[in-house]
Amino acid sequence: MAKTPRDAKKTAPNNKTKTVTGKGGETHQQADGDDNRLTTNQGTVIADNQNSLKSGARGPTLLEDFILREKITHFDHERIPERIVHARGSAAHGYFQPYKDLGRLTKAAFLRDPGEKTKVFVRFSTVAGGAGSADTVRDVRGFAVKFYTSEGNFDLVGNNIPVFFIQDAMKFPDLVHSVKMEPDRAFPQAASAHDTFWDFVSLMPESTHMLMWAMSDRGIPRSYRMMEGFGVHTFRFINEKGKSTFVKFHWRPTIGAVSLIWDEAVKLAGADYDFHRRDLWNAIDIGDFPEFELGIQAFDEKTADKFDFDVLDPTKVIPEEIVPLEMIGKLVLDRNPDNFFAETEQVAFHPGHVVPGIDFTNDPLLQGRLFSYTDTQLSRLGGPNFHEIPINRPVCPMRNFQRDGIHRMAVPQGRVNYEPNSLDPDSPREHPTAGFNTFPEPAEGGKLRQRPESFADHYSHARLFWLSMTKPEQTHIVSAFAFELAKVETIAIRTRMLGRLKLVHTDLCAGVEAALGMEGQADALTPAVPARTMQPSPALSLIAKASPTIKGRKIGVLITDGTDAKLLAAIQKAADGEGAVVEIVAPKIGGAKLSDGKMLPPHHTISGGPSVLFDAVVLLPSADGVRALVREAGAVAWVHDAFSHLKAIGSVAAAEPLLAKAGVEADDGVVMLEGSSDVKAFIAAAKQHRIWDREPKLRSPG
Ligand code: HDE
Repeated sequence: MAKTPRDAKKTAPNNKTKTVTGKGGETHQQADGDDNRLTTNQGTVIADNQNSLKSGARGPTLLEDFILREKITHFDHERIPERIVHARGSAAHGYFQPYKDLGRLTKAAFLRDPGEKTKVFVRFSTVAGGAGSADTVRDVRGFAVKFYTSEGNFDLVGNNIPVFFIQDAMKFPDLVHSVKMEPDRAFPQAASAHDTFWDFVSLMPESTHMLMWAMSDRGIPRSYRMMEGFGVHTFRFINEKGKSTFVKFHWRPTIGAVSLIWDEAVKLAGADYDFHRRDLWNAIDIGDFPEFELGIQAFDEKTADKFDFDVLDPTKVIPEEIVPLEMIGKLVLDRNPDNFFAETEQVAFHPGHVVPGIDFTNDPLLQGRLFSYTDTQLSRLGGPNFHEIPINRPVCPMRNFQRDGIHRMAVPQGRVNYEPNSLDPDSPREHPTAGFNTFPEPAEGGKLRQRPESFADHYSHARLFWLSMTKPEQTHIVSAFAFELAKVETIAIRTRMLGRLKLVHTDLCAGVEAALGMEGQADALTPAVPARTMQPSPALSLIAKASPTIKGRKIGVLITDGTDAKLLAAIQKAADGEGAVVEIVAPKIGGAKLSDGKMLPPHHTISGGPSVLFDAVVLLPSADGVRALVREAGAVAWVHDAFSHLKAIGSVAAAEPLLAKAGVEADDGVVMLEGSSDVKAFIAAAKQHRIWDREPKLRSPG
């Protein structure tokens, strides 16, 4: 059988520890070797880690107990301020390798040599929720990559959506305040479906395009391994000759980008709060390493000038049909962090961490970010020396005269901590050519607080997105707007937002109005620039470009006593062949006795392993087993949910009473398994990811 995360876990034998019982019946695990003795932070070996120092066994605790005080004090200070945005995240180590020498565009060394791997640390995150919030909420996902290059760290701090809510950094605190928990009541957690968010965005026409993305399936990705990533802003590549080329960065998962169904996402938030974190960890743990290709859209100033939108405006996309993606390398995540706090929590990304060959543009959102990220680390990580924390340290030499400050780790030597100096000719000096030289873009103009007119079209790209979606994706967008606006209590906010949607497309507005039962109630709003209808861009749709695969997906197999062992083995073999993981679900965690007499302990019980955890399911109960299952609400819901979440279902004939009770109707995605040969048909159905034709029969928008 293929390795699964559960199988991978084996406790190592331990002969260095002995267990003794103390006077009060407490157990002491004591070191029986020299190298596993517990110490204080000062290195003093601790004799007793179970009892504080008291005056008499039943007496008061003594202030003298420096061991207790050190331990508790350290514990009391274990938490640091969580990130104000992107607090909830998961990360992994890996490497990036370019496909070719990109010297024609950039002198950045890590993009020049296809033989060279650059270490990376990648942190995925949600934006709105706190560090302990659920993974599957509707939200934008952060996709931050730190490249430890030979010329310094380059951070590509992006999102899974290629545009942003606002055009100017000035509005970021307002945006974030509006989406976070409302300040008087401290709810809702990690949800945009409330008045303050929709109040703000409905007053900000520039948010409209991003709202389309956030309300689309992109807002509820199936996995961090199965979502796209974007640098959002237009950056510059600079080559050896100093030539600048505009560039947009894209990440593409090699196993395809897929999403959850909203009802599934909601149930997952209860079934497995850590769904995305666990998924990433487990995949890496079993050696199924997540991979992403890095793509760029490179274009020159002349091309940029021809667009009827401004490339400095972060609320716009450049359709791939206009500037195609060029794949330039691959990112592989092959190692889980050793310690969540030390690495995932303390990693400090910054769009301003660039290397020679990569430079900024005047995108006013990017310009504001260049200030924010260092500033936030000062309060989050406590001082200016966060670059010395191991996860943040560059791998190339780092030398300068910055000194001291809280938590300084380096121990610089010598008298010289200034430059110029004549006392230490070996101390560091600037280098005019190897150093970072800012692209000398001419800058002139009055000091103004003003948005350029070229930023004024807020609806054309939102309409482009709408028109580029497949039917199921359009339905999901309508449903998401309707769900969120139904949670908004202030009717004037709903009607204002409907007014914005009307400016995007009348079908969209009519769909949301109908789902809300608010037909004809959209406010009449006047756009600064009315939407143009652009040529649809199929590359914006996830469903249109999905290729059939179950690589990296999870198949849940429901078994009972008497399950056909041969059929189960055939499913396992087929899944292994496709790079999918099988997890067994059974009524009891102790196991089920298969037809060959062997006991098989499952990964989950039915209540602990609801079908929302899987991409496709197989029902393999015996006839006896199914008699008990039809009387179990959990088992019926397991099957019903799989069906209503549009999953492929493979089933033996014995499970028919369960299928019937769960309301499963025959369709292309329900595959009866009479023998091992039918397994192929089931796998083919599962490769579709969802049986989209089923959806209109099960739910209407809203
Ligand atoms: Fe961020 N953002 N952001 N952001 N952002 C932070 O930095 C900020 C924006 C993004 O996994 C903070 O270290 C401002 C766009 C990611 O650690 C903070 C503005 C994009 C992460 C901050 C933006 C992002 C952050 C909070 C508007 C996509 C998580 C903690 C001008 C291109 C990185 C921290 C991680 C984190 C500020 C807008 C992506 C407060 C002021 C646009 C992926 O500095």
